[in-house]
Amino acid sequence: MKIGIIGLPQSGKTTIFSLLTGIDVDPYSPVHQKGVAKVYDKRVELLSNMYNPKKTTYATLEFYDTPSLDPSDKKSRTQVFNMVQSADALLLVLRAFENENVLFPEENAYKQLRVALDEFIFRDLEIVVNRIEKLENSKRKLDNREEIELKLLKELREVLENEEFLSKHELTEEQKKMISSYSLVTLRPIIIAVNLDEDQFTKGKYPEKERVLDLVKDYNFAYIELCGLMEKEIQELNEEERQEFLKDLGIEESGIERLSRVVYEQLGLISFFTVGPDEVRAWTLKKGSSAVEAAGVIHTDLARGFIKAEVIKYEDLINYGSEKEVKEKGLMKLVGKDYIVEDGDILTIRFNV
Ligand SMILES: Nc1nc2c(ncn2[C@@H]2O[C@H](COP(=O)(O)OP(=O)(O)OP(=O)(O)O)[C@@H](O)[C@H]2O)c(=O)[nH]1
Ligand SMILES: [Mg+2]
Repeated sequence: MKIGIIGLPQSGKTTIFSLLTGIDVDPYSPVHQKGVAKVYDKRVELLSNMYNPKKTTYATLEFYDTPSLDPSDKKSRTQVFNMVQSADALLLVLRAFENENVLFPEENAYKQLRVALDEFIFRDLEIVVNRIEKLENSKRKLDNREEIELKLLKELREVLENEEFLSKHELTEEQKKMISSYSLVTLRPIIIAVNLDEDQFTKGKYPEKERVLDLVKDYNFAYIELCGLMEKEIQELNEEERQEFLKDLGIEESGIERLSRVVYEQLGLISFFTVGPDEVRAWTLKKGSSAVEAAGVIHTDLARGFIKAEVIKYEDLINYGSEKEVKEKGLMKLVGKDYIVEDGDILTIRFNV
């Protein structure tokens, strides 16, 4: 899963990128990076303790840091949107933290959110209008499919001209497919991350929070509060100091733990596990996927030669302490291709290629 971090100038994008990926970035460097974050999952740790494998592998999320989304600079805007074109979701950073030393044009998080939403709509409108013009100016007669697309695009143009998100417009699966190559921003899963200072974080309050939450609900965005700079500094401490600081701040889980949960929920993802003496590993899967699709995530050969899958529930394994016990209790299931995998399933694929 790829996640593009975007936001207005000086909102803390690079700080949050560093927090999530552990990659230190010089804030003055013009180079924008991508980095991989480990999706920490307590279950993986417990399974690893149980199996003592040679290798323990967590799921990962890939993040892209981008330059500022600056409404007054058309070129940089285009650059930002091009950078996140292939992202599965966007993490929009809003700045709430107070810092006299860091200039900021928009005074509160709510205003930034509004500005960003307008930018998203504007970007999509540009793309839709471009495509309409291309089709209408075509020298040859449009084929059937193109006629249908043109009609759809005009519908979408109207939605955008009314300053609405396309996600609020009902689209059939077929229609979604038809426009999927345009990577429209207002159809994408969006996660709002408000970057707070320590004081705001402990109080759980920042200016215009209510209005931000109203918009979040209205648009069906995911939402998370982070304390970018502080959490990043804490990350650099040794374990003991870190625990103490986190407790003082009332943070039970690190930024990446909290964010992973939000991302999984918003994108409709679940985790399943494979276990054994060689490796304990977490895998990411779309909710509603079948056993054979899960096998395909591990390796295409496993999907191709799929025969059956053994399924053990994570909870059962922890409750009974060993695979053997679970099997004796009759709690191991043998399932076929169409079995719908659930979060926390431990799978062993039987296959033959
Ligand atoms: N007090 C405080 N300062 C922060 C926080 N997060 C970031 N900053 C500071 O704000 C400035 C901008 O942070 P960056 O992470 O570089 O912001 P950015 O959005 O990447 O900035 P551009 O890429 O230039 O748009 C830096 O000086 C940070 O140290 C925070 O949570 N609290
Ligand atoms: Mg930056």
